[in-house]
Amino acid sequence: MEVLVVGGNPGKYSFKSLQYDTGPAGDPNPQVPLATLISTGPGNMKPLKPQDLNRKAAGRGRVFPMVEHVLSSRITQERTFVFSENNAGDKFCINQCQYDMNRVDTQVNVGDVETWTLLNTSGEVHAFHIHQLDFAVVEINGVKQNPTGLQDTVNLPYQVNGQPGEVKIILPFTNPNIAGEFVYHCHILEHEDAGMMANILVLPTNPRARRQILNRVRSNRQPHTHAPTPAAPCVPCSDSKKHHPG
Ligand SMILES: [Cu+2]
Repeated sequence: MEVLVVGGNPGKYSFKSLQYDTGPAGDPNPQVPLATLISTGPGNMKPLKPQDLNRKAAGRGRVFPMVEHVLSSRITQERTFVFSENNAGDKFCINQCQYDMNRVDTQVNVGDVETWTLLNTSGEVHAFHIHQLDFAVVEINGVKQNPTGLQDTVNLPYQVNGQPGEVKIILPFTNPNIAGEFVYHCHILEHEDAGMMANILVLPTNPRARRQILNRVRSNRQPHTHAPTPAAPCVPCSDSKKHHPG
């Protein structure tokens, strides 16, 4: 996380995290002090205006789209992901499977723009995070959002009365530099370490490069895109041959 702070009038300022309800099965997350800022002496810069912060670099939109480009893009695919854990709280899953480094869980193409529905069927919050790109959060628990920027992490609300927490995001896989494999996962360390992580393969548009990557993947990996069932168990799924793509 990065924050930009303009020092105020001389004085001592305290930065605090906000108390956060992580759910009945979640870890405590009280308000804590993060830092102290001491502002002294005469001011030496004019305050930044919001329009200065939002100014676009030339050509940036082609590779790093702004939120308005993402929201107006044609959606090429919709997918659903279920974030779950077992009753003992020691196995954490995405689409019923713990992480396996030898499995491609999701395959997309450079240029695709997808809508992902992220369901949380557990009694605690998970923090969805994806590497290599930022996304627009368009809906949380059925409430339409009005995103003013892109983000790389979003909290998935915990399940209440059997109703999963639900977040919809739009992901632009538009940057050709992201071709290859990387991960998406829960950003709570204990959860990702206990399996709440998955591999995504972004295929380049160049047919030769695409073939090379696919040949390598097919030789040792089993891509799967099975339809998730919220009630299904959270298991290792380590034998990919038993785990048929659906
Ligand atoms: Cu988590």
